[in-house]
Formats: sequence, structure tokens, C-alpha cells
Amino acid sequence: MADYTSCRNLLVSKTREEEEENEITFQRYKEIVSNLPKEESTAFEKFICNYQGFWYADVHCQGVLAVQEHFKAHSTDIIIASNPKSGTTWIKALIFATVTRGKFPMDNHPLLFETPHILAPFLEITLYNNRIPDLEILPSPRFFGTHISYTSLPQSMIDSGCPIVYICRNPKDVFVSMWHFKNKMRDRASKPPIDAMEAFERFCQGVSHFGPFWDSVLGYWKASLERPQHVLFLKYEELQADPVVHLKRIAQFVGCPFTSEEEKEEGLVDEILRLCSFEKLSNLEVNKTGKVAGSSLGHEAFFRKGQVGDWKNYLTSEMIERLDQITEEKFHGYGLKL
Ligand code: PAP
Repeated sequence: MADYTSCRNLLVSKTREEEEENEITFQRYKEIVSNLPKEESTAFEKFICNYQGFWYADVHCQGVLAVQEHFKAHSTDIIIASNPKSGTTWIKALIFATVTRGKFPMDNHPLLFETPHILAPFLEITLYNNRIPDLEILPSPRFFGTHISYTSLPQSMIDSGCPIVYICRNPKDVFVSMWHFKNKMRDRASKPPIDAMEAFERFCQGVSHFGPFWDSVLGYWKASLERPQHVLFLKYEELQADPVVHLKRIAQFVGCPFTSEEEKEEGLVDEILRLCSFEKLSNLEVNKTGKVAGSSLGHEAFFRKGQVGDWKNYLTSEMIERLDQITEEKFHGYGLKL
């Protein structure tokens, strides 16, 4: 019977025919991507390309094209969207544990043995990476992650009305987290660390993976105002400050609110928050030593400090002023503060 780790089976082609079919399909995507505007990348690949106003590594852009053409949403799907380094791993774990509560004992929970990135796999990065997977084999509800901008989401996702939870984070912490992450990836590819100022300049210009950061955030912010029953907009900092309130909001939004017995007598809200805490997840064997499917990158790369305001330890006053000013200008008139 399929379980939530079945996604691992989707990451390998079963037959020679399947492999050939995928090769033909992706050859077409590669051609499209090769004709897109490009900029040199600050991560490990050579270039990032611009598609529908957003910047992607070539391989991720092929994934976006495949998702747009092939992904068929179910109304029961739960989509976890974000710009990278905004708290994706955390929110994936929280939503998975909340929605599947009662299905697994807490002392033998899938999150103790599997990374949140397999339980709620990324569409364009993991599942549609050089293949068209049969997602119908996954148990319901299906959990998917994505960094695709709201305006580029596949139409079937919008039409299905499935819940989309977006998490955003202060761009100063996003930049610092991304800078560390990219240096880890470059280290694995035997490349020297990126110059912090160069990376900063690119980020400010919007030339960052799945960016411009501000356009990603605004797209989901506007959608959450226009379709509040379909798009929930969360902030990493608010989740850190008041996790109980926000976890209950999430549960309500995805259609499985906590009963007062679950909350008060069984202490389930607190138990889920403990299970998904940075301290708990980052100390599990799977997250300390496991590797990202199909990559030499360790899961530990997704757990660094998990704090609000670490930017104070890295950014100069000029950098802070510049990022604050861009954020102020970009969000002016939209009623959004980060
Ligand atoms: P992704 O979008 O690339 O999948 P994402 O999980 O958003 O990654 O980014 C990792 C950040 O979330 C790290 O932030 P930091 O570099 O500032 O430390 C990571 O530490 C943080 N993070 C991961 N898990 C948790 C958690 N359980 N609670 C709070 N923060 C977390």
C-alpha cells in the first residue's frame, strides 16, 4: 500500500520506455529554456534563466514547464509555497503532522524517520526533475511544496481550489540563509564561496533563485487578499512569536481544525509544535546524515540556526538600509510589512 514515503519510488524511472519518453519530453523543455534570457549564477550551476518574470536554475525551469503542462491538482491537495529559505522545511513538517494527526503514533511518526522534503516533495525541484511522475499513486491528501510564483502556478491548481499555504520571511534573514546555503552547495561542487557583496547585489536586483524575492511575496500576498479561502499568507517571524495561534489558524485553513479536547486535554497542538521544532528536527538522524534525493547535498543544509534576526550578525548598516528601502518601496501601498 502506498504511504507518504512512496514519493521516493517516483524518483526513479521504472522502464527503458519510460526513460525514453521522459527524455523526449524534457528535450523540448531544454530547448525552450536554452532560448530564455540568462544571467550568470551565484550558486553551483552556470546560469539562471528568466521565465515569466522569475529567475530559475535551468533544471528547475524545465521542472516548472513540466509542472505547468502535466500537473493535475486534486481539490484535496495541500500546496506549501514559499520563496527559498523562508521556513519551507518547518511549515511542511507542521502541515504534514497537523493534517495526518491520529494516523501515526507520535513515537513512531514519519517525521522521525523521513525528511519533510519527501513527505511534502517539491513539484518543480524534486518530482518533475527530468521526469513526468505518476502522482496518482500518492496517498490522499497529497502534500506538495513549490517555489513557483503565484502567477506561474499550473492552472489546474487554481481551478481545483486546493488550499495553498504561503510562508514568507524578512528578506534580510532570507538573504543570509540563502548565502550560507549556496556556499554549502558550492563547497560540494568544489567551487570557492560566493563573494557576499556580489550575492547581495544580485539579490537586491531580484536576480535570485525563484526571485525577485519581493515579486514572489507580493504575488501570494495579493492572491491571499483576493482568494482568502484558498491562499493563506504566513510570516516566519509571526509563527516563531506565537506558534500556537498560527498552527491553529493553519489547521482551520486546511480544513482540519483542532478540537478543544485535542488542544487542551490531549495537548496535541503543543506536541506537534515540539515534533516540528528546529531542535527536534535538526537532531534527528535522518536530518543529520540523510542526503537530498538524487544529490550529494545533506538534509542538514536545511537546518542552520532557525532564528529570527540572524542578519544582525552579517549585514552592514548600508546593506540593512538598502534592503529595508527596497522592501518599503516594493510593498508601498499594499498594506504588507516584513
Ligand atoms: P527551502 O526553502 O530551501 O526548502 P527553508 O526550509 O525555507 O529551505 O530554509 C531553511 C531555513 O529554515 C534555515 O534558516 P536559517 O539559515 O536562518 O537558519 C533553517 O534553519 C530554517 N528552519 C529549518 N527548519 C526549521 C524549524 N523546524 N523551525 C524554524 N526554522 C527552521
